[in-house]
Amino acid sequence: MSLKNLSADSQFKVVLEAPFTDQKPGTSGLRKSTKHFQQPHYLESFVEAIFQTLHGLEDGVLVLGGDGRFGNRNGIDVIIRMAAAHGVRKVITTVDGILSTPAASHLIRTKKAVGGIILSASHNSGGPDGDFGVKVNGPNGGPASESLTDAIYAKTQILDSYQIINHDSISLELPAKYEVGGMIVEVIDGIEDYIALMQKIFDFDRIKSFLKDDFLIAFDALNAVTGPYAKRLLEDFFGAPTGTVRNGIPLEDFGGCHPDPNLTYAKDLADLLLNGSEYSFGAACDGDGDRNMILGRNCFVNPSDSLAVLTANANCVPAYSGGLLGVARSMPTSSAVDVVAKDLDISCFETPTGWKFFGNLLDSGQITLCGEESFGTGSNHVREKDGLWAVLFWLQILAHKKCSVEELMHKHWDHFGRHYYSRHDYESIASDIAQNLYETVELRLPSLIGNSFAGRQVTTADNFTYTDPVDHSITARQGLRILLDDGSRVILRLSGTGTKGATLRVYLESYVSSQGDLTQNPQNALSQLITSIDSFAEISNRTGMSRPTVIT
Ligand code: G16
Repeated sequence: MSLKNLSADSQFKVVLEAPFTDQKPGTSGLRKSTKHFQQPHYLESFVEAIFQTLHGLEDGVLVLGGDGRFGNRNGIDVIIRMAAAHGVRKVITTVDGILSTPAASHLIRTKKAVGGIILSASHNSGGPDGDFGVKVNGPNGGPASESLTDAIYAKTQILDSYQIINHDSISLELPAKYEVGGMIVEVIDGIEDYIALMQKIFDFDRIKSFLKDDFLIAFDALNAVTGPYAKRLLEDFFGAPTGTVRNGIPLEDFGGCHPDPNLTYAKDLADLLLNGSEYSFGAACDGDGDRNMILGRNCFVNPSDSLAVLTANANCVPAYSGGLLGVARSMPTSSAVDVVAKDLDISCFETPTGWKFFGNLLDSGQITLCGEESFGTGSNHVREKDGLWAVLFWLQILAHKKCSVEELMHKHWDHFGRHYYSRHDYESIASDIAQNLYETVELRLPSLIGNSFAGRQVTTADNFTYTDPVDHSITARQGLRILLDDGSRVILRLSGTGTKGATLRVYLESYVSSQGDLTQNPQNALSQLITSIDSFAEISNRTGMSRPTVIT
């Protein structure tokens, strides 16, 4: 690849009138409306704070890409110009700037980068009227730790200027190498390395021959980043019919879709699988490709169950056939995987919400698989959750067992019992109302202990605190828990990824052993818990909403 030398213009310092005081990263990076990000110097301020904080940046390698949403291309230009001004040795970016979050994690690790910047607001909608975001990853390929994001935020509070160079924008049409202000910019195909990684983990031939046996699949990329990856994997490698990948071209506004793979926002796919009989398997991924939803004919797999099933059947996958080191789940995720871990005699860790909390456990070799109720599953192959990896994992299990998704789920519950589970989201609540509701519930929690709730006894009622088993750091106030004597749980959290008002999440879980009724509708199985938490937390009263906006 020849080096194209574009004329470098001068470096200069832009002085800010005042620091931006609202750049506190949430559960995963900084997310705001696109319009908010379009304020002059807003993106630059956050990037400057990253550059002043990320260790080893000067003379290091930085991975850069995004999910293709509106603002992606401009963001890449700005960050390249700022990286050159900060003495970065090399920026690795991708054709069209398209790079899924798990693929970015893999590149950071294999290219020995000091970190990465992923331009994405994940599952939030995109376009001029949607959201934009900046995710920051560290050298292990995972989301920046709490201490790093705290340090970045602290920098933004006092920032008075940023450094940038003048430079024409480089072409991202094809793989190429450029020199920009003395820095190398390498544009690579963002898909090849990721596919090669998947080939090391899974038995592609076996999946391919299974799909030939009349096992029709549908994948919905929701006009977001996974389209090109999924086409290459499912249609080119596995020979699935053209059109298997729906909405497969990344669009700046996701074609008006909300790229969140759940029953509400991926309704077209859900209808195909739950109401039709043509397809045997369906899956969807989110904006930046780290989330996944799995469906079988007539069967929705809730993400907590998905983690449990992957754990129980990991021996079907070549990379995990030697056994698992351990597993982890976020606190609001159901305990379905705990039961499997016990059966396999491996450790099971409970972490706060946020993939960053799995980093130390993965890096220290204590876990192989991890997952969250928020449609995220992953393993130690990267340090992010990985939507397409989960899809291949499911296909590999089905190819091995030669059964349907529904049969696999029923066999699983027959063996381990069933954790009925649901998450009720109340979106766009006025922030003060949500905050007040949450604080009131927290104050009332102690009065519950030892008393009855939803016909059970309350054993624990608190705000979850996590002590990291590796570095012993303590993270407090991670969600209100009501734990009941039969293993049922109700959890309340305020989302850290929304951009409009506040979103209250209510997580509901109730366990039925393998001897019990395993075929109930989850909303019915959880109805007592639903009614009790609504009255205890005064959810409908305070929010004025008679039902959640999204139920998963
Ligand atoms: C992010 C984090 C996940 C977390 C999710 C939900 O996902 O990476 O670990 O579970 O947010 O967060 P919340 O409940 O606070 O909205 P993503 O896919 O948005 O990056």
